[in-house]
Amino acid sequence: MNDKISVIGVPMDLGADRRGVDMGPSAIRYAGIAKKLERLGFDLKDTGNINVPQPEMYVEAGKYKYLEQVVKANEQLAEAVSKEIGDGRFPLVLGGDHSIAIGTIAGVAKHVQNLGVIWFDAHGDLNTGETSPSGNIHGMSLAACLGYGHERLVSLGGFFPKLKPENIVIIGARDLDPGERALIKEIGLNVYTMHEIDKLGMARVMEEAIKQVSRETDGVHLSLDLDGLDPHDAPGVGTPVIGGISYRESHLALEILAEADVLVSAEFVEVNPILDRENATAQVAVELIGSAFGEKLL
Ligand code: B3U
Ligand code: MN
Ligand code: MN
Repeated sequence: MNDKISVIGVPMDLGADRRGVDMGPSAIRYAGIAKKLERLGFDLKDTGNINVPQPEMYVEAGKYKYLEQVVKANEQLAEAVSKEIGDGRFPLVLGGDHSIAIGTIAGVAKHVQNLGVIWFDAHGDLNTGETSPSGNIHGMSLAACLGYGHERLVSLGGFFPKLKPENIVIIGARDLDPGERALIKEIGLNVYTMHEIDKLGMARVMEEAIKQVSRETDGVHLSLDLDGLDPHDAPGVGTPVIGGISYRESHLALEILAEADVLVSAEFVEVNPILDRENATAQVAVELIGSAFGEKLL
């Protein structure tokens, strides 16, 4: 594992069309991310935040809400991520809503030709403007990385597609829209829903997932949406869905992932302090970041 980490904050809420998640990076910093990673022995650099405009500056509706602004911020993010990797550092991106995965993955995929992705989420984020029930781009980011959706999102960073379906797993899904289910079947995406997690157990799911995403890839990106966890353990998210991954299961998953030593980049998204209980969700994010970077109980 790279021992140099660069934190990049993205105060993005335009992709969720809901205030609060823009404060995620501050909340995660306040919960002690720097101390956690420095205690684990990492050389940590905080690069600050990407510039994201305020939604109140615009009137927005339509199939791709705030498209122009989401694209612009993600282009900056892609450059920042690419620069840190170019400098030999591990980009750790703090959201912000999940639309930022488009920029993060664009930046990483510039350096890592065949990128594997582990996508923890209650949702698929596999909508396009045509299938989305909301027009919110945070529900379209994985689709865009696969080459589906608005051209501006798909070709962000100047190349597409960024990912191949066989190099991706989704873990924790329990709220998929009809168009997302159709796309999953069409392209043969491997989704471990809560059903598989209950049936197989998280350890087996992770072993299978890691094997798949690292088999024919040059590195793995972790995209962790805090709403993948059960709202009991992570209440501060914009779209909570009951019946999620437990606190223990999520730690186990990331501990197994750390042992595999395959990560080249990571992002933790959708922490919404306005909806949180005493910063509990940001605290969970920091603890999970610890596990993903090799923190052990003993
Ligand atoms: N699938 C729905 C809801 C949603 C997606 N991602 C989040 N919520 N966080 C949509 O709007 O695409
Ligand atoms: Mn998501
Ligand atoms: Mn989600």
